[in-house]
Amino acid sequence: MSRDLLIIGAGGHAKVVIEAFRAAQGWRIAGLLDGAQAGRTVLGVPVIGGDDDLPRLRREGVSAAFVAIGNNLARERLGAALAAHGFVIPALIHPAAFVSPAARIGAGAAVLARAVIGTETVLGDFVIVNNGAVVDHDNLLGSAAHVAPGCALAGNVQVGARSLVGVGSAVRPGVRIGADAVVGAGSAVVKDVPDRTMVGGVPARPLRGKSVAG
Ligand code: JB2
Repeated sequence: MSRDLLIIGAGGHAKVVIEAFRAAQGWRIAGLLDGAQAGRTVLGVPVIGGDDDLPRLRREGVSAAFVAIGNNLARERLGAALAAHGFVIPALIHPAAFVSPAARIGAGAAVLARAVIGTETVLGDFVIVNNGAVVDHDNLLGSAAHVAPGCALAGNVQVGARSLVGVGSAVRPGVRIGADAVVGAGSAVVKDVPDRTMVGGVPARPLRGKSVAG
């Protein structure tokens, strides 16, 4: 039997999430919440309101919700709001992903098509491991981190809360990336990255003059 699910956000990431929930089965998408997109439909799913409608929808019996917004800070904040309103927040695992039976996947995390999650890796709440990304064994990804499409994280890597590893990047075994950091697209990260630091290139170096807000 399918359960009703609200999706928060109606942009590009929401489209990916809608298709992944459809592929995973077991959910009926009741609608999207995105105040800026009122009246639209996305892949046939209507935008039925904004975040102010969360308490009412919960009272009306919608029990589960999922944040589909790429911005890491916003996804974490909205995820906490869902929990505070008493929604069940499932993890989303695309049926074409491989997840080790010894991995742990947090609430509201998305493991998308062709992603690989290795043994004893832990994904925090609201993490995204995007299409075709490999997160090998014994990794630890903090709350609302995002590993973009096609990345390869070797064994024993850590990624701090709300950090982004940009599309197609590689991370050497044992490297620690701090919180609120950004790794630019196509980088090779061979050394630890401090909190709130933006790095890029091969090998990745701090990008001068760039710091990450928050
Ligand atoms: O507080 C909010 C809020 N803030 C932005 N509440 C709700 N309910 N919705 C919010 N939004 C909505 O998120 C915006 O109004 C907009 O419709 C949507 C963001 O859409 P966009 O297509 O700009 O980004 P995205 O987050 O869906 O996707 C980004 O991240 C993905 C991981 C893009 O960079 C994608 O290319 C990327 N794959």
